[in-house]
Amino acid sequence: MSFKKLIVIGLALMLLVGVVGCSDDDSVKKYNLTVEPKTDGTGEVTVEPLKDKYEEGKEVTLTPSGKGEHSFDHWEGSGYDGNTDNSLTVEMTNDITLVAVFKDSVAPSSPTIEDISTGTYNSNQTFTISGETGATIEYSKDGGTSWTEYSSEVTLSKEKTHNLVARQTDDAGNTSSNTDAMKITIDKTAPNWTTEPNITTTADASSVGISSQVDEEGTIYYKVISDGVTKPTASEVKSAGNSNSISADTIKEITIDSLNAGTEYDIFFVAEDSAGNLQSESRVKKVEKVGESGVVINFQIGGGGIGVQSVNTKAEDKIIITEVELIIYEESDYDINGKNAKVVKNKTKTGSSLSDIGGIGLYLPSNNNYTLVAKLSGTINGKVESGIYQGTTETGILEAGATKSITMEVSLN
Ligand SMILES: [Ca+2]
Ligand SMILES: [Ca+2]
Repeated sequence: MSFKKLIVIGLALMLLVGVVGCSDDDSVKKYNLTVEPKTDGTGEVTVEPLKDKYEEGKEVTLTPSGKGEHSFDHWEGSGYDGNTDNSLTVEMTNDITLVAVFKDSVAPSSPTIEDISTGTYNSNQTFTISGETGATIEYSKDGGTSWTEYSSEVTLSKEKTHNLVARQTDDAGNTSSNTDAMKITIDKTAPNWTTEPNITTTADASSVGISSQVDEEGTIYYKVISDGVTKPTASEVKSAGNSNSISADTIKEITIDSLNAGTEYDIFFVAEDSAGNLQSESRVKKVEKVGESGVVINFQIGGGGIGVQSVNTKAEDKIIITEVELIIYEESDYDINGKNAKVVKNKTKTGSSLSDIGGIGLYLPSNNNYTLVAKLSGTINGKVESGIYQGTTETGILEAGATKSITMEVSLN
């Protein structure tokens, strides 16, 4: 064989080997790319280009996109743990498995507090809360300082103002903002008098001024009835329809009018707070109205005497009393005019005014029924009058400390 032939054979072998080598598929490496999730409820990943296998060195671009409240967070797997490229290009140099992690990053809206509303109540109040499915709901009764996990209907029973708010947290830990605060005041206790109703003015012949005070905001009701009629219940006093609003710890003046001159009344008072708690017991004030021209003299019965206390304020500025004569009769011996009655005691005292005259000392045997007659002298509207004020007490046993009144009808004109 010639050298030329050998070269030809050699080239032919080399070509053959080269052709064989080029046509062998196993000689180009190919790799698998596994991506999760391709798609599910949280999101999906687009793979470009999308192939079963990738030749060595091929670049592939992965683009994740979230669904609903989920958005792409990071990659995991094959050396990409924690990578946050949300369009990731990988070079295929070996098999690659990548997981796109999507996260719920949207907080739920505030939950809804139901079956209750801001206000003041005189009974326990219950509420429920509704929120997102699967979320953890919490509520706070102090405006958001301390929280309790909600599971079912809650009852507010403590007497105070509850500052109610709620919030919810989804599975991913996103917490809603708080609901608007709801102020629920539970008050099951009726108000107390800090000043019981008392007469401040006998304004005129047909009205009377009453002053009182309670320890919380609310309403005072009153009912006017004739003296001695059966005491009404608290709700009957309320039903009379005479209501006057009152602020907490503030003196309230109420003028009660349409009273008839020459009549005795019992006026009953009862207080109710703004939650609707009505006192169980009413308070009574006895009111005695006199005529326009009348003068009421109160006598305080002491151990050893009788004190002239006052005239009614309407008449006081027109009358100056300078002499008081008290005449005491046995009740059984006294007829309507005192005619023929035997005087038990009779005493006269003078002074510049009623207060100057003061007490009148008299000794009366105890446990007898007496009738008192008072005769007063002084001036009416500057004109001197003598002995013309005369009145008679209600009769009965004179008890020490008791107050008896005499009404005298005189003209002030
Ligand atoms: Ca969410
Ligand atoms: Ca109350």
